[in-house]
Amino acid sequence: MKINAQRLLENLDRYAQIGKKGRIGVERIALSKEDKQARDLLKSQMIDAGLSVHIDRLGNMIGIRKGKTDSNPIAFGSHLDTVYSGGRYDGALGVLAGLELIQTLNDTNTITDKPLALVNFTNEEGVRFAPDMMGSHVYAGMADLEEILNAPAYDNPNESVGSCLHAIGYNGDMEPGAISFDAFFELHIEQGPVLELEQINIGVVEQVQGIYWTRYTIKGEANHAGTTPVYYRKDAGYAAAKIQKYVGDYTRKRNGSVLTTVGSVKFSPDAINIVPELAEFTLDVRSTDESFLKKAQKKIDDYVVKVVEKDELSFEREEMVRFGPVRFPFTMTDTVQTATKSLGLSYKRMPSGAGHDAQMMAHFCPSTMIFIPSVKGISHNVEEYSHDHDVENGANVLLAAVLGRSVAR
Ligand code: HGY
Ligand code: MN
Ligand code: MN
Repeated sequence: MKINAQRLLENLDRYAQIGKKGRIGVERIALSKEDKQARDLLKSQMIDAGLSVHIDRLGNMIGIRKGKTDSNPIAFGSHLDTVYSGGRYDGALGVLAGLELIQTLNDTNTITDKPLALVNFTNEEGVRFAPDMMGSHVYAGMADLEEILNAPAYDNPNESVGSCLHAIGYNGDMEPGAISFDAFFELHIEQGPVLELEQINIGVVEQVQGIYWTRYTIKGEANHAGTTPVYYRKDAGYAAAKIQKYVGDYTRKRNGSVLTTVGSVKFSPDAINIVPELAEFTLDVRSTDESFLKKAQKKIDDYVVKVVEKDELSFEREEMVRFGPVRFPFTMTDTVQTATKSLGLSYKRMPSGAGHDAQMMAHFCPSTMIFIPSVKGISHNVEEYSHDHDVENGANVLLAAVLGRSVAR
């Protein structure tokens, strides 16, 4: 049994028009009006495909397809939200390939032993509200829902997750986690260069890096850029620059075994002729080894203290995310490997550098991921692209893996 590639590619293109950015990019920020538009389309397509649609209090969308038994459903899906200036495949591929899987079973009147669940998780990207992988994190019971609903937007403290969910009409009534899953599969683009460079069709994902997100606010003193001698300055911008250099050097001195990134920097009052009073910046630390994560975080925190004390400044530090690395069970990765081999496709067992909903679902049920190649390894960029044949391969592996799981033991 194979999926209808044309229908899937057309659907991917349909969703890519919602928040279209540039030639092939998409900007569909979680809980925005574009996110609502995509959710409304998915809900209508779930209903057309005969699914019973459940929306939980965090807006996670779950479409259930009945099976011959009423055991726990095999779940598959991903997220429809994107980053700023993002791509059309990151997240949407997993949700729409899941929908295509169901449409293919409908076309052939196939009823699986176990029920199936198609999932769209809320706010996977975390670019406006922390933490990332928010919907799956709460669904897996790893965070307090009320606290998450009160989380403010980075750019507007008057907007919260709860108020924005309400505004788009996706504050459902089901408790997150109320529907248990037999297993969870996530099809996703690799977002890196490995599969393309090695000319391999499929990535069998064995583990996902841990992620630590921290926000620092260095506090100095605004002063005149022309009249204030350097020894008299309390320059938050200069301190932040020294820390940024340390962070960049840290990962390069360890040839990327731990990745440290300053992705966002904001000065205030942010004017050409004023010594910055405040410098707010974020730190993203990643590694498949939790001891590397912890060591990097400690070294960078110690350096921040050293710089702040030397420059007679002060600072605040906010821990936004502390997600440990996860390893997927062999029962799941072997199911993907068997499915890939049954289709005559090449594969590589590999880790994921990016965080994913499957990383959270791994705490809820046996989970794993399937990667397809990203052209030039580009992602979180409007030029993100994957070839049609790779999209088709990935969706067929997802179908074969889910069918493989549904008859397993
Ligand atoms: O940050 C990540 O790795 C994911 O794209 N949210
Ligand atoms: Mn993603
Ligand atoms: Mn992403």
